[in-house]
Amino acid sequence: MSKRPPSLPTQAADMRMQMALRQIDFGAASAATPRPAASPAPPPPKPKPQNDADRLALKRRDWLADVQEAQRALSPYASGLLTAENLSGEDFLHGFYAPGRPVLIKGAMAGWPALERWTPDYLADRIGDAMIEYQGGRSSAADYELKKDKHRKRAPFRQFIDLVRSGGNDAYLTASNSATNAPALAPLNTDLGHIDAYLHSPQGMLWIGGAGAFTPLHFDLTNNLLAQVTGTKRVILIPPSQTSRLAHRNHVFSDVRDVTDEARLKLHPQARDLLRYEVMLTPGDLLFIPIGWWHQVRSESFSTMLTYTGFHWPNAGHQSYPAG
Ligand SMILES: O=C(O)CCC(=O)C(=O)O
Repeated sequence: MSKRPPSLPTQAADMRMQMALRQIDFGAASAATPRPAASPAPPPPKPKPQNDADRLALKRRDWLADVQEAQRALSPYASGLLTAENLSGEDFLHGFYAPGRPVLIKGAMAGWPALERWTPDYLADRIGDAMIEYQGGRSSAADYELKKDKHRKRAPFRQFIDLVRSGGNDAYLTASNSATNAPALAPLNTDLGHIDAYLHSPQGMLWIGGAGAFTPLHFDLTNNLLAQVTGTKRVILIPPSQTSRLAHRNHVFSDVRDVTDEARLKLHPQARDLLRYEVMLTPGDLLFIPIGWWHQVRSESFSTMLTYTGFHWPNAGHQSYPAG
């Protein structure tokens, strides 16, 4: 992470004052001009530029993103990556969820039994030989996330743990395996706590992988809360303003794949000098990744993590994402 802005309580107090001022302004405006009911989602942009006018419109959109990012950089309240402790639901909403700003939250998982228990041996003993689904054969294909279904494999859980103990990127139990694995992995739920301040649903999606497991650069169609339980993960976060440099062609993926890989940067030199933030997730850390923020994730060791999307506030971006 880059610079360290002022402490969060000061920032939250300032923010509350700003909110009060803004509400007064809105009140005055709405008395004069009634605001229309929530408008329908805007029509999706065309998938490919068709002509000069489309190209110019895209350039202008990129220009605005750059100018706005430069303006945010004027203030540590508006840019950068903050670390917070004791962040109430209200401060999380106003400071991060609503503005779409990432934040690393420390201490919110204190006391979860999983933090002490979830070693490879414990997990293997607890779940035993129950059959589970995971992503396999990843070493032989770069597009394993795009073509998830081709990589669905099954194995007794103990055998899967042996596979990932030795490290590498070939086998990874990911969020896309969660629904299938829910019954087999249910015994682990008693080791987890709750994050009631931000979430209405305690249902998380489990990730288990070895050192070297890698999720390529993409963004999510929902806001997402990562909860690291075991081991360390290196997360690189890139704001949506940088999208024009990320060769965004396939669904939610960047053709750059890995902004730390020199070979990929040679192919995509425009991705060299991006605005980006780096976080080392360690056990007990929560990381809020807002919808649309690019991220890539590498496990530095055997790692277990949960991801949550059941926030108290609307989180349905996926329903209106333009397909193409
Ligand atoms: O931990 C990982 O490997 C990837 C997590 C992620 O990218 C996500 O939840 O969107």
